[in-house]
Amino acid sequence: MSKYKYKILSYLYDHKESYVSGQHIAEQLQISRTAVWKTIESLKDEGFVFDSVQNKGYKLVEFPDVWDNNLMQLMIRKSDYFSTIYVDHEVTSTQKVAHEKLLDNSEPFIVISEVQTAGRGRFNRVWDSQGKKGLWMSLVFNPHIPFAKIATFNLFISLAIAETMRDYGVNATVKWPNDIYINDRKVCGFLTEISGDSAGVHHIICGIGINLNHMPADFPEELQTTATSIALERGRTVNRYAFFEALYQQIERSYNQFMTLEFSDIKEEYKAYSNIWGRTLRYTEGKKQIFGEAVDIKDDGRLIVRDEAGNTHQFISADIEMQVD
Ligand code: BT5
Repeated sequence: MSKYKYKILSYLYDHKESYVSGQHIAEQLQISRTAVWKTIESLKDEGFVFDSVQNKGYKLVEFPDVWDNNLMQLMIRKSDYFSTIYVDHEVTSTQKVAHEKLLDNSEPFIVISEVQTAGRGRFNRVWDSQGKKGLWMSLVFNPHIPFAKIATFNLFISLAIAETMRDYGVNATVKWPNDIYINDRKVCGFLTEISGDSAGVHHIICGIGINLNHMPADFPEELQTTATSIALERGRTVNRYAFFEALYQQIERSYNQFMTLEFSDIKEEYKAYSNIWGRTLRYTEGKKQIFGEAVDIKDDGRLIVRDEAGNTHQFISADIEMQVD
């Protein structure tokens, strides 16, 4: 790839609302017109699409369907919080990579990968991570907070993810504590891990998996009746870059809220997004399993569930089955 790729792409990206001529780019970046032309040709080979009009120039109109490192670096420039993004084609798990990078990197960063060969959910369950279809990433925050505060982090992040999805016209709902559902099917799961010491939490490593452009056949058989994607729900595909940009910006806002507000400040909003009220569902936490109906969420994030005999139970992070037979 041309050594000018980042510069030229950056210029076209910053001026993507208008046409810019090759001559103009060459002058601005002080490189030859031939170098501009050659670079644009190789960008086209990589899947970037330009509208080109004689005497007006080029306009960047579409991004490739794989995660492009240069483009991701351009997108993250707008971030007020994350200064670094690591873009991979294939990793075992972005969560694992994030833990490794954290050893010599204490500032906030993001790891994103096209494919995960060993994507994982909570309790080491398998997370299916098809290439070019989803958004598989881990975000590392450095909050320095007491341990007690971490319990509500998932609730703030759930709202950020659901709100971003709703802007795409789907009825995303939150399944306490860490899933997003559409029409009772799972579209996103995330997990939150922490590093810290006796002084408290130093880092939060939040791994998020979102099915964006999956069609039914893209899911393994065991997920076909329980999983969905944004594309399936809205009837057309999603531009993954635009979704990524909207999501990380929303997550930054929610993270700021998490740091400055109490869960009680957003509790009513959270409850309105939640899909578990008024239903008898199966709740499992460790060895405990009950059928019951959720009645409230405490200010510390714990869920209160009333079982069929009328007894109440509190959960910190239960598995809730939505499709109980
Ligand atoms: C989760 O776990 O839902 C958290 C998933 C986190 C995945 C992200 S991707 C980026 C980062 N890197 C990683 O390695 N992980 C994170 P849990 O609540 O345990 O749910 C796991 C269950 O969800 C599985 O047992 C399946 O039933 C179901 N599942 C697996 N893949 C799915 C998918 N693509 N879509 C919907 N459901 C899925």
